[in-house]
Amino acid sequence: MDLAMTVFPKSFLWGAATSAYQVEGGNQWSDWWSWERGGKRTADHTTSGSASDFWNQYKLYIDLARQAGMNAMRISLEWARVNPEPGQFSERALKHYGEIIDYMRLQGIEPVVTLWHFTLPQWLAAKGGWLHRDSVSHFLAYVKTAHKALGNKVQWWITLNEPSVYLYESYILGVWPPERTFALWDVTRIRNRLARAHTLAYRILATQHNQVGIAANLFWDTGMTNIPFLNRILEWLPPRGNDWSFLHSIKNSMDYVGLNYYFKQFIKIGLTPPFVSASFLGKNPRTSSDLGWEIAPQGIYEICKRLHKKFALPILITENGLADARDAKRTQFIKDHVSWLAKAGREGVAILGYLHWALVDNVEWQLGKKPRFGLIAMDYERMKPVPRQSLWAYKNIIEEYTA
Ligand code: IFM
Repeated sequence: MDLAMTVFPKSFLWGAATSAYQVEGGNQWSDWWSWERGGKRTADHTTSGSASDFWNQYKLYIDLARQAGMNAMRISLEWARVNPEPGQFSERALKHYGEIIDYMRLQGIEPVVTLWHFTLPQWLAAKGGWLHRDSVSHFLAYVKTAHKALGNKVQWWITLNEPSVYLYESYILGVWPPERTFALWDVTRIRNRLARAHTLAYRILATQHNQVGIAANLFWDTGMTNIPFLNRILEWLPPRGNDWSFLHSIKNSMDYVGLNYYFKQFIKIGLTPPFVSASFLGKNPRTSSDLGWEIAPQGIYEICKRLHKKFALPILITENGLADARDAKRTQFIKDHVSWLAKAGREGVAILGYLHWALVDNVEWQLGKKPRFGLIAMDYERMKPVPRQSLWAYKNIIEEYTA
């Protein structure tokens, strides 16, 4: 197969991604702060502390991103910091985020800003979070305030990160706050509320200059029977934690599709209930990440082609990466994914950029600090960021693929 290089245009966004809680750590106003202290799983994981201390050391991270040839970076605003009490907005938090964004711009780094990446203000969580009937209007008040404060500095917005993953982890499995399993009826209500929250936020953010979308988590679903027709049916079944149907419900309110791609998912059939099972865990450690996720670069191409066919919108890779503490697979992982992305580009899919997950080791939600996703390692004992070799390899890849 010909995977010869496509050279991406100068405007292509090359960068890396983070989210507030995962790199700033918990803050006293967020639901994850209470979860870390009172959650059922407290014994299983360390608290986030100040995570990789992005809040204070942001200049160092932005400098490293620039030195590695990046021209973009995805960060998120912590709703709880900005809106710590009902109806109250923190000028201090907004000013600090403004400073981070200004520094990015100063270094030639385009900010891509997520407004909601899984965490909630405690006051809203206490009322039921997204189940509360006013949750959408609370979200919109926060979006308006953030837009008013930062709108002149930000062009790229992501309203929501991975809605279906959130629904699955928080309300179906119940391992994230609020740590309860909910009836399908409630899960559907929350899902519809998130779709409404996006659509209305889109109206606030969409201007001629802005680019607004969500970051959707999509797997490369692959039927594992010997019958191709049956495989197509299995691939069509709505899988858990996958955002295809969510994208369909907001398709008229997106300027681009944000794609978070991580792995291939094997779908199998069995003779005993539940008859259909899905797994993204690879059998071969050489082709899977430290978390066992099957590495399948071709999937990024297959999904981009399908997104292009279904929505005819440009695509921004908002996340793609792996847990790899030894940094043994990351460079090849990036090369292979970018190469398949280039193939999609050559075949007419508009690809806007590639943001690797993550810029620095992050708190991986209920799994804590053990999985290492960063191009930059975090030495949590000394609270010192240490660039991994793959950070500099990424620089070479960027150079190779840029016009
Ligand atoms: O760390 C997460 C991120 O918060 C959302 N997308 C997947 C990443 C890796 O699991």
